[in-house]
Amino acid sequence: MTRFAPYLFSLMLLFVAACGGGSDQQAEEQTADTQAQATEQADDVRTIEMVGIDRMKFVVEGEEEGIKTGEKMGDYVLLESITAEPGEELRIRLTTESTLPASAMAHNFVLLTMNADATAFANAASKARDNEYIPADMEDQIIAHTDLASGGETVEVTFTAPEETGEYEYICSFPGHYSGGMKGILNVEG
Ligand SMILES: [Cu+2]
Repeated sequence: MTRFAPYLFSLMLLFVAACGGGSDQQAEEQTADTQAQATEQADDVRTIEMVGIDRMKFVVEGEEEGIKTGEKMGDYVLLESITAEPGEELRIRLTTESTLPASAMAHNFVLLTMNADATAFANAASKARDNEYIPADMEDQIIAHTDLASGGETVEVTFTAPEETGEYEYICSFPGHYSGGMKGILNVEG
């Protein structure tokens, strides 16, 4: 019986495919999703894997091209800045390492425009809990941001670096984290 099962299963698939309709469409959508994920993982967008730790810092595993690191932070080193070319596509993938509840410890990555006031932004963000600490009336000061990641979660965002060279500050907008030092600089240089 068991050895006929794959054959029967194939027949069933053929039957479902031939019937068309809702379930077929759903299957196609799922396939498209899977393909999109595979493409995302296989594409050649430069990805910076960073970790958010309880000490309110963006850290990385070690030095690599295109980033500047600082002091040692447990198993990691502090991420101080990222260098990108104008118009370069970049992906930030942020994992939160924490055993604290989401209400007490979560991180995001918010890249601000060059003329943004990061302190004012962080102050406004701390009052925007209902919007994942993104102040809705200051979205024009954001180039790109991730969702919040609580302990064990990973979030990511893919964006295009600005064409204008210069320094762009990025922060974690969870209350208290920017003033605690959870920030860095995206250096866009030609
Ligand atoms: Cu944070």
